[in-house]
Amino acid sequence: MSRAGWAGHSPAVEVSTARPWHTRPVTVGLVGAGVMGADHARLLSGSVSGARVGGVCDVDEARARQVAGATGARLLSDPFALIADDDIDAVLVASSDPTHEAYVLAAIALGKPVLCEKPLAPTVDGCQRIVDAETAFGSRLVTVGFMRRYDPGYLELKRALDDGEIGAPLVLHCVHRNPTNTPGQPSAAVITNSAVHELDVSRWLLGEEVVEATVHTPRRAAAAGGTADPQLLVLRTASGVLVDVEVFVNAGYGYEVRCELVGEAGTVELDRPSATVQRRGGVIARPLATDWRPRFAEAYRRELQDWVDGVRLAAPPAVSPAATAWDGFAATYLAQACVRALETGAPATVDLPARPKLYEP
Ligand code: ISE
Repeated sequence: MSRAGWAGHSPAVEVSTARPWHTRPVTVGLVGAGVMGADHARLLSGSVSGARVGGVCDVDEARARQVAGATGARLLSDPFALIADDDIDAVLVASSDPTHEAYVLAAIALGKPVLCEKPLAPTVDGCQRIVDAETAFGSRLVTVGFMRRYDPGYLELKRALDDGEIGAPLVLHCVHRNPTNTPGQPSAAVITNSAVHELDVSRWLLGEEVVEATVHTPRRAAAAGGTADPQLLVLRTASGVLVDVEVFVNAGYGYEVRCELVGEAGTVELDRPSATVQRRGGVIARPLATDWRPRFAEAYRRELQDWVDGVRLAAPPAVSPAATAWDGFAATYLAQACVRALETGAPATVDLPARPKLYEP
């Protein structure tokens, strides 16, 4: 039997995939057992149905061993052997950003579905090679971990816009704050590592491309230790919507993501950062998450469940918000334009190449 491929096309490569999905769960090979890899492994084994972690590897063997032990998975030392292992049906890449490309390409070459943490690759050329490989394979295998697309709040924002409840969009206001970040982080990484989520959200929510990007920087926060932080990104879309993104990765007080969409007939914004309100010490307070994992816990769970369901069906679920390899390419392309704008202080034109047919809706 040959793998049907996620887009229902006939893949150019014949791959043997006799999978008794009804009798056993999808077996996932995890490449990278750091903060995100460990979290995905925990969700796959405890909160997602129809999947198990079958093998784990990491450059740091001790942490791979820990994740393997906690999930009952095998410990492997060679990531390429793990990807090629007959027992492994699908691959989850959560290793360091520069290593993503090689692992994703290895999975594509074997016709195995792969969920890759963002960014798909840190360079436009790397993303292009992945898009080319997938296009040559002839069917979609790659999903990129832009988990905000699965957040109930963001989904409700998109539904309100798509159903015409706030009229045509005019302005999208975004705020992305982390309590602290790696000391000495390059200024560009504030965009490529953090604001890249808003870049993806803008394209996904508005359903159109950004054509111009400008990046403004106020004086640097003392806590940022030399990094240009905060930054204010201003994006213009093809139809003329303006997006502003304040990204501040050394904000100190907690992890917070805000988003408000202004339309011609009303506005819609993300609500509560927490499910509870506290009253103590003379104040009414809503606790904030300390990082993105608790804030987007439900989004990560839904993202993984959707991915596993897609692997089981050998097709992405009909109404999946999942980011494709093309979305990963577009996000990195846009991020690089923003980095140019940051470095030059001038607006950068974003002339995204035409989307290959494979990625048409
Ligand atoms: C981190 O790498 C993430 O991906 C988080 O989602 C984001 O909010 C954070 O700013 C990044 O550093």
